[in-house]
Amino acid sequence: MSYVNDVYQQLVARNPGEVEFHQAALEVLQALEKVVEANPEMQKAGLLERLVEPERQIMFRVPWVDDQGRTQVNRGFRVQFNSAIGPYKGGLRLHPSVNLGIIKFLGFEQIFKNSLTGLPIGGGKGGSDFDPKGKSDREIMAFCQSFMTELYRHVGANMDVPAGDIGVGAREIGFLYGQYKRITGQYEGVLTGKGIPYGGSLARKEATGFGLVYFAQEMLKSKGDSFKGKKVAISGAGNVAIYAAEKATELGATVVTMSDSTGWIYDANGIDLPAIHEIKEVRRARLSEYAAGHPKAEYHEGRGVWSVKCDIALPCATQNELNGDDAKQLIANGCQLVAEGANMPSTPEAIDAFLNNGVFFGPAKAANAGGVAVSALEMSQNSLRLSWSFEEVDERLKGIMSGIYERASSAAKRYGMEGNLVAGANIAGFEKVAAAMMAQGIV
Ligand code: NDP
Ligand code: 2IT
Repeated sequence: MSYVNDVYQQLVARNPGEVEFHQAALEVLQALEKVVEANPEMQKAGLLERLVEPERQIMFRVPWVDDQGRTQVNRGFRVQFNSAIGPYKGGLRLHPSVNLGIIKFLGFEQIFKNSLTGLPIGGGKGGSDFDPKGKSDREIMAFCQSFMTELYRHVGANMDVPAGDIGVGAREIGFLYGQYKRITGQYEGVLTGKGIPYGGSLARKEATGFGLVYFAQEMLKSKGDSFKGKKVAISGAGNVAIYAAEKATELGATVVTMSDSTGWIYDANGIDLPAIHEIKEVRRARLSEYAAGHPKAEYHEGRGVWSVKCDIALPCATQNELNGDDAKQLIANGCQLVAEGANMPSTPEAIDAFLNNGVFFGPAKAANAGGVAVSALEMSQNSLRLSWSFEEVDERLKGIMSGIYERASSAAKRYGMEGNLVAGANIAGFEKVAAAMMAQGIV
C-alpha cells in the first residue's frame, strides 16, 4: 500500500463518520502522491500523519437565553489545524448543519488555501450548530457573547484569528469583538472582518467574491478570453455570491441566477443587484421576494441553478451543492469554466466530469482565497496601526489572486498535470507548509 493510501485509511478509521473531512483529505492526499514519492524524507518524518491530525480541537458548551426567556444550549467548535507558517486563521460558521467533521474539512482546506496566498497564516476553523435564521439582534448578541466567553482563552492576535463564514458577517464579528475586549481588556486584531470604525479593512467584505472573479479572469486570460459578454450562473445569495455577481457584472458579464436555501431565481437580463442587496443583506429575507418586484424573472422552489444555460458557473453557497448530474448538465449546456466561491461545493464526481470534459476548473482553495488574503491584510494594518484605502487593498488582492493562479498552474505543470488546478493548488499549498514543518522538527 502506498504512503498516502496508508495515511488515508488510518484517517478514516480514526475519524469515523466525518465524511466531509474524509472527502477533503482524500482529494489533497491523492494530489500529493507524486510529491511524497519524490521526497522520501517526508514519510520518514511522518509528515502526512501529522498534517491530517489537528494540532488542537476545542469543543464547548454555548448556553444563552432566547427572547422567550428559555435557556438554549449550542455546541461551539474551534479546530486549530496547523500553525507551521503562521497563527491559525479561518472563519467561524453558524449553521444548524455544523458538526466536528464539517469544521475539520474546512480547517484542513484552510491550511493549503492560506499557504497559497503567500501570506504568513496557518489553518483553523470554528463555529457552532446555532441557527441565526429568524433570531432577533438581541438573541444573536447573547449567543455571540456566550460563544466568546469560552473562545477568548484560545484566540489572540498572534495565536488564532477567526473571521466570518456562513452565518457570520459584520454584525456577529462586532458582538464577538466587543465581548473579547471586555473580557481581556486587549484592543488587538483578534478577529478580521471587523467594522471599519474599529479596525476593519476596506474591501474585506467584497474580497472573497471579487477575488473569485479576479481568479476566474486569470483563468480566462490564459485562454485569451474575458468575462465580457459571458452568461454567468451563480449559486448562493450571501457575502461571496453577492460580490462575485457585482464584479462579474462590472466586467461585462450577465449574471442570470442566484439562490438561497429555499429556492432560486433566473433573470435572463441580468440579476438586479441592488434588489438582492436590499433583500438579503439589509432585510435578511427570502430570495422569493425578488420575483414580486421583477415580473420578468422566474422564481423556483428547491435547487436548479445548474440546469440553466451558461458559459461560466460560480458555486458560492455551500459544500457538495454541485453533484455529478449537475456537472453533466452544465457540460451539455456548453459551460466552459467553473470557479468555486464556496468551500468544496463540487462533489468528487462533478470535479472528475469537469476535468475529463475540458471544462476549465478553478478549485475553492485557490479561487476563494481572496477573503482570507484580505483578512491577512487586515491583520497587517492592525499591526501597523494604519488603514489602507479601498483601492490599495483591492490592488493587492488582484496581485495575490494572480500569484495564486501562477503558483497553482506552475505546480501542476511541474508534476506533469498541466491545466489541472486541483492538483496544482494542493501541491503548491502543501509545499510551503511541508518545508516549514520539516524545518521545525517533529512537533
Ligand atoms: P452567507 O451566510 O453570507 O451566505 C450563504 C448563502 O448560501 C446563503 O444565500 C444561503 O442561503 C445559501 N445556502 C444554500 N444552501 C445552504 C446550506 N445548505 N448551508 C448554508 N448556506 C446555504 O455565507 P458566505 O457567502 O460567507 O459563504 C458561502 C460559501 O463561501 C461557504 O462555503 C463559505 O465557507 C465560503 N467562503 C466564505 C468566505 C467569506 O469570506 N465569507 C471566504 C471563502 C469561502 P440562506 O440565505 O437561505 O441561508
Ligand atoms: O473559508 C474562508 O476562507 C473564510 N471563511 C475566510 C476566513 C478568514 O479568516 O477570513
